[in-house]
Amino acid sequence: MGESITRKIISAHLVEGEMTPGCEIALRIDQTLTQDATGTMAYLEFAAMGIPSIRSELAVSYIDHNTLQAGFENADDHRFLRSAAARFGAHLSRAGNGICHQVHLERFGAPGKTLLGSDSHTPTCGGLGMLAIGAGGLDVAAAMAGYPFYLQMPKVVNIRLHGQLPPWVTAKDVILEILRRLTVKGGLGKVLEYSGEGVSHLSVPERATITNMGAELGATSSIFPSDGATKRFLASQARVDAFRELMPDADAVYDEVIDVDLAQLEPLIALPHMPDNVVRIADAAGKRVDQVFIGSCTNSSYSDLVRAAAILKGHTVHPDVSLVIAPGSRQVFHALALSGALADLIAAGARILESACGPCVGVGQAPTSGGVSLRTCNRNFEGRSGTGDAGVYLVSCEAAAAAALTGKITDPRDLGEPIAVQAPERFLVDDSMIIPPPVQREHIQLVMGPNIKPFPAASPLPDEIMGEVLLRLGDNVTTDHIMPAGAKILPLRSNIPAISMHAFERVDPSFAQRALAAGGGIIVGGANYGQGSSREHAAIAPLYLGVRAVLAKSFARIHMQNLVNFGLLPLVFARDEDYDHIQAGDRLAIGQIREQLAYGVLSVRNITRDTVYPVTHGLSKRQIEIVLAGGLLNYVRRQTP
Ligand code: MIC
Ligand code: SF4
Repeated sequence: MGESITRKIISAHLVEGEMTPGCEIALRIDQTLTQDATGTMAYLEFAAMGIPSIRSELAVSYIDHNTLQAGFENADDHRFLRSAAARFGAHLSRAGNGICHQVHLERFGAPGKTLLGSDSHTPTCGGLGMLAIGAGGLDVAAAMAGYPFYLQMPKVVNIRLHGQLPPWVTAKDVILEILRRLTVKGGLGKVLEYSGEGVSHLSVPERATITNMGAELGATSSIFPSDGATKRFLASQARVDAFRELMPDADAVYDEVIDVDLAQLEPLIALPHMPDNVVRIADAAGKRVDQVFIGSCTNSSYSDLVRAAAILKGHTVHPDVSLVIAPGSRQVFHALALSGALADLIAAGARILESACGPCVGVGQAPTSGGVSLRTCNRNFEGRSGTGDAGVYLVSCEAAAAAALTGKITDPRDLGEPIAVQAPERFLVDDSMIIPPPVQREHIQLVMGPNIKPFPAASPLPDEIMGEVLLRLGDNVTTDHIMPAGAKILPLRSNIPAISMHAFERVDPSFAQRALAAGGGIIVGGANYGQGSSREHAAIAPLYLGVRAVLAKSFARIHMQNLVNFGLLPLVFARDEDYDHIQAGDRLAIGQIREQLAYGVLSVRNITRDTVYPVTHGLSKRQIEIVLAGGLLNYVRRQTP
C-alpha cells in the first residue's frame, strides 16, 4: 500500500504509537521555533525543566510580535529572549528581521523535517514539504528539551489541485475556497496534503500562503510535495543543499480526497468575523473601505508585495483609505528596495511598517470606529484589529491593492490586464540579524526585567471540582476571545497575574473579578472551543483565576492540549442537547474525577437544576496523568530522576 508524504515523514519520526488515525503517537522533533509573545513563557518553562542545553537539531527564537515598544515591557522581554537563546543554545532572530514563519521558510525550513512552533501558523513551512505543527509554548519547550511531541495520529486528506489559476486569482483564493467548503472546524484531526498537476504551477511562497491558512481550518498541519519549485526556492535562498525530493507514492492511500479545480476559482473574500465566511469578491464589491493592510505571515512574501506595488505604481492611495504595508521579512523589505518596488509603494502613499506582525494582531493601526478594513491576513476575529466594532475582510494582495486605489471592495479582475512579476533567482541572503548561539554558554545569565513574573505552578487536580458556570459561550470561541492580544495586552505576556485580569474581557469585562470573587468556577463552551492561536495564556489565565474545568461540545486541538498542559480538565458533552440546559450561574459538581477519568465517561451534576450530564474526555492515558499531576511541568519533573 502506497504512502502519503505525511505518513512517510511521520513514520520516519515515530517514537511511540501506532499510525492509526485517532491513536496517540509521539514524534521526534527536528526543529523548533518560538516567537516573542509565546517565547518568554516557553523559555521560562524550558528553564524550569532544569535542562542545561537545547537538544533539538535547531531552535530559533524570533522577535516579531511585540515590537511596538510603548513601555519597557517588550524591550525587557526581547533582552530576556536574547539571554535565553544564548544560554540554552538557540538562534535569535532579532526584532526587524521579520515574521517567524516567513523567515523560517526562507532561512531554515527543510523538506522532510519536522518543525514544532509555539505559533498556530507554524504549518506555513509545509509549503516546503516539512511537517510543521503549531503547539503551546510548553510543548515546544519540551521538544527543545529533547522530548518527543505527542499528538493524535491525524487523518490525511488529499487535496488534489487541478488546472491552473486564472488571471487575478491567487493562492489566497485557493485557501479561502477550501475554508468556504470545510469551515473553521473542517480540518480538525487532519493533515491536508496537496497533490495534483495544479501544484506544479504554484511557487513555494504561494504554497506557503495555503499551508499557513490551513490553521484556520483547525488542521493539524498542511503540506505540499517537495519538487522542482521547492528546489528553485531553496536555490534562491542559497540553500539548495537542504533540498530533497518528497512525493507521495503513486498508489498512496488517503483517508479523504477533495478536488479543487483551480481554473474554476474566482477572487474570494472572507467577511467579518470568521475566516470561513467566504463569498465571491464580486458579490461584496462596492463597499466603502477605510483601511487596507498588506502584510502578515499569510501574504507578505516578495512576490506578494511586488505585485501590490505594480498595481499601485503611478497612482495615489484613495483619499478615504489608509494603506499600511508590513513586509514579511527583512529580506523581502531589502529586495523591494533593490527592485524599486519600495519606491513605488512610498510614492503611492503607503504607510510602511517594520517587518513584523503588527496590525494583524492588533499591534498598531487599529481601524476607525465601525471601520471597514481589508487585510491580507489569515484571521478576522471580532475585535482582533484593536477596534471592537470594526469589520475585517480577508483578501489577496491584488484585491487589497485594488481597494486601496478605488476606496471600495473591488474585484481585482476589474483592473484589466494581469500583471506579471518575477521573483529573483537569487535573493540577497544576509543572516546578520540572526544571532547564532555562542560556543561557551554556561556563564550566561538570564536577564529578567520587572515585567517578567514567575508563572503559576498548578497543584494536582482535586478529585472533586465544584463551582459556578462563570460563562456559557457559543460555538467557535477563539483564543482571541479567551485571552485577547493587541498592543495593550500583549506586553503582559510574561506577567500572568497582570494579563489574567484581561481574560474574556471582550466577552464580559467583569469576568476576571467575578472569577476571583467566586474562587474560580467552570467555563461552558460550544463546538470548536479555543480555535485560533496557540497562546497558552488562554489556559494559564483561567487557571490563575481558579478555573479547573472547561465543558464544551468540542475543542480545538492546540487549546485542548494547552488546557491539559496546565492541569485544566477539558470535558466534552456526550449529548450536545445538554449544553442547552446549562445556564451561566448554575452550580456544577464533578466528583470522583480520578476514577471517572479512567472509566472514560464522567457525570457532571447540575446542582442548581438537579440534573446529571454524561460527559466524555477523549484524553489519552498520558494526558490524564498530566492533568491529574497539575500539568506537563509537574509531570515532566516527576519523570526526570
Ligand atoms: C496569532 O496570530 O493569533 C498569534 C498572535 O500569532 C498567535 C500566537 C500568540 O498568541 O502569541 C498564534 O497564532 O498562535
Ligand atoms: Fe503574526 Fe499575524 Fe502571523 Fe500570528 S497570524 S504569526 S500575529 S502575522
